[in-house]
Parts: sequence; C-alpha cells; structure tokens
Amino acid sequence: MTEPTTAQPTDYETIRVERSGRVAWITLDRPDALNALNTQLMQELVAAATELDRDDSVGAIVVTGSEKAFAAGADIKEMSSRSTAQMREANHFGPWLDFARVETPVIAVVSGYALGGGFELALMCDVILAADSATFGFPEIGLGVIPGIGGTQRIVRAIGYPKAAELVLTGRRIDAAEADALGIVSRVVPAAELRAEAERLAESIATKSLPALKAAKAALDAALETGLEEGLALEAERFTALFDTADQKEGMAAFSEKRKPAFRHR
Ligand code: DAK
Repeated sequence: MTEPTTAQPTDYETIRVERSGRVAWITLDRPDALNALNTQLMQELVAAATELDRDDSVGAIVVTGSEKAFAAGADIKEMSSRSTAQMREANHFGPWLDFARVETPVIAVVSGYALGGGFELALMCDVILAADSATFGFPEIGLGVIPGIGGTQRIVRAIGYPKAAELVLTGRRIDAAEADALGIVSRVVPAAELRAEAERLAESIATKSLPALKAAKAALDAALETGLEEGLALEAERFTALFDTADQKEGMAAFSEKRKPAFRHR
C-alpha cells in the first residue's frame, strides 16, 4: 500500500487533503462528531474539491472518512434550532451544487456510517467503493425532515422509485451487502482491504487521459440529466472533440505499437 506523498498546504480544520501521484485524497476529519457535515466542513470540502478540479495534475479525487464513519449526516446540533428563514439564509444548497459540478472523477470510499447528508455526499460521487462494514440510510424522516442535498433525486435515479421510496419514507438503515444488491455502490470489499483497493481503483482512473475522463464523466452525467437524443448528441460531440487532443493520438498510436500509452493529459 502506498502512503500519500505530498501534503497540500492548506488551512483546513475539518478535512485533510493529501496527494499521491495523480490521486488527491480528501479525508473528512471531525472524529468527535462522526464527520457530521457542519457548515465549515461543507465549505472546506467544496473549496478543496473545486481547487483540485482546476489542477490538471489531479486525475481522480477520493473522498473518504474514518473507519467508523464516512459521515453521519448533516450536523443536527448546528441546524436543530433554525427557522425556515434561517435555513434559506444559510444557503446550504449552493456549495453542494458546486461539488456535484466537479468535472474530475470523484470516488467515495465508504467505511462505517454513511447516513443522511453523508449518504447524499456518497451519491454525488461517480464511484462508491464500500467496506463490508458500511451502513447507509436516510434517517431524516425520523428527525421530522427529508434529505436536502439531492438524496431523494439521486437515490430514485440509482435504484428506481419503489426501493428508493422505502428507504426515504422509513429511514431504514441498510448494510453494505444490501446496498450492493440494490446497485447503490460500485463494489464492496472487506474492511481491511478498503484502503489498498481504493488506491488501486483511484490509480487506475487517475492515470487515464484527463480530457477523456472529463468527457466520459460529462457524458455519464448527461444520461441522468437529459433525454436520450440530447444525451446522444452530447456524447457524440465530446467523443469527436477528443480527436484534437494529444492523448487521443498517443492512446491510439500506443495501441498500434503494442505499448502502454504515455498520456500528457491534454
Ligand atoms: N450531527 C451532529 N452530531 C452527530 C451526528 C450528526 N449527524 N451524528 C453523530 N454525532 C455526534 C454525537 O452527537 C456524539 O457526540 P457527543 O454526544 O459525544 O458529543 C458523537 O457524534 C458520537 O455519536 P454517538 O455517540 O451517537 O455514536 P454511536 O456509535 O452511539 O451512534 C450513529 C452512531 C451514527 C448511529 C448516531 O450517532 C446517529 O444516529 N447519528 C445521527 C445520524 C443521523 O440522523 N443523520 C442524519 C442527519 S440529518 C440540508 C441538506 C441536507 C441535510 C440537511 C440540510 N440543507 C441543504 C440545508 C441533511 C440532513 C441530515 O443528514
């Protein structure tokens, strides 16, 4: 297992950002609150992800938590006494839209609790790698609220209405095996192997051509957000545009020459 090599110079207090080759790791770091997503953590996470997204030396961003918790939801203590007007004023939705707009592939590496906003954060990522210890759920209904950062929309798209409705309306927690069977996660691995498997997965994405990765992500996103014809048009345009990249020439030359491509990410 490779240890992260380069620490990012940042003032972050609720997350840690590290680099290992072309992979950037963002680790949620509020252990006393099981990584509950308070305003500061949300702002730091979104700032870090958008900054990494502008950096062409980053080919994949990993978001992870601790062994016990990916994130136990939005911070209940921070928002419990707020009024509707105060919640509107706080504008918790805008930054999460920015997170979802990140063009670089984002991988959620989930161990332990991914509840409420934590589950929603995982659903905003492109790939979810889960430990067999992971637990997912939307407890919001039991708190007198509903998921508020995309949970109802993304879970329906991920697993269909009936299964999604049961999870949202009951707040029932599910384990990693059920999340896998429902198609919520990309893959489940033994907890002891999570870090090594996450490194392998992130590396296998991050070393591909960055323009192609961003085009692939945009095309995948279009499948969720547009009709088929519009999605097909976007895919065709992004495919075609890649033929002016150095990496497309290199990738296809490498195939003909029976060698590995040396992508320059442009
Ligand atoms: N918020 C604040 N603190 C939390 C927390 C949370 N979500 N989850 C855990 N903690 C804190 C606990 O209060 C405790 O702190 P101390 O009492 O020690 O000071 C510490 O973390 C350890 O937690 P526990 O002692 O409870 O640990 P256990 O192992 O016994 O239980 C648990 C773990 C995950 C089952 C339990 O902590 C739990 O049920 N946590 C709450 C899970 C939950 O209901 N999550 C959903 C939150 S609602 C919005 C968008 C989205 C949302 C909101 C707004 N806008 C756009 C405005 C989303 C809403 C949610 O996510």
